[in-house]
Amino acid sequence: MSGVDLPLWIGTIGMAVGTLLILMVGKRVPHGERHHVYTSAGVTAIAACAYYLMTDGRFMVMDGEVYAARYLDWVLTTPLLLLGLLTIGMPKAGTPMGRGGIIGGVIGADIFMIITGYLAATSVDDQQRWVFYVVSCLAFLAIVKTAWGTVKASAAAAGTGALYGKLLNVLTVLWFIYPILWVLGTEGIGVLSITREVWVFAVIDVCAKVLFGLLLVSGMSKAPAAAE
Ligand code: RET
Repeated sequence: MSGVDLPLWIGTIGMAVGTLLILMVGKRVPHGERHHVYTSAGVTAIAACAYYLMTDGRFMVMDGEVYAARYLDWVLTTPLLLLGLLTIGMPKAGTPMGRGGIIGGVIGADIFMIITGYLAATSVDDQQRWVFYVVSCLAFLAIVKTAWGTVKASAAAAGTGALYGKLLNVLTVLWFIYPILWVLGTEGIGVLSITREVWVFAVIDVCAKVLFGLLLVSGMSKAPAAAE
């Protein structure tokens, strides 16, 4: 067993158990809001598959330095995490027009952030690496700005501010760790060994998906009429 095996298996099992927990807690969510449960459980189920794939060492690129499966996971799951957050901040009833455009714009920026992050990670040229990294960070800042600005104001007006604010705090703290860890890890300047990097990613991935999903779903079971 190599050093990265244990965190990768912890990630696989953590995401699989997290999926079951989200589905269990989700039983308390009223039927009209159940889409939140399935989206959150879908996120952890996708991540369980991605971690399982990584235990095999498959989908590795750049001479075994970059897990492409990680980016495949993120490009699918981060839009779904944002969709959950944004639809709580901008419930259908109570949000003026522009809701679809804001959700689409944020998710578009997010997909762009992950794709440019992948291009940075797989660059052979240092200039390309850091230009794509900065571009990805700009997309990330645009997402954070919209979530803290327009959407937060909408949540306050629509009466979902408490749950939205809690989820936004957790999401912001956890998501900011990713670009920092990336710089310190093998994709960036490499002061962290691949084993340490895989450990930290496994822990924050489980928090950003399982903990976040459980908070969202239990929040929806308590405030059924408040959000969509
Ligand atoms: C990268 C590197 C380039 C710059 C930025 C990044 C941001 C990544 C983020 C990932 C979030 C992942 C989550 C996964 C859940 O399990 C691509 C690391 C800004 C924010 C929430």
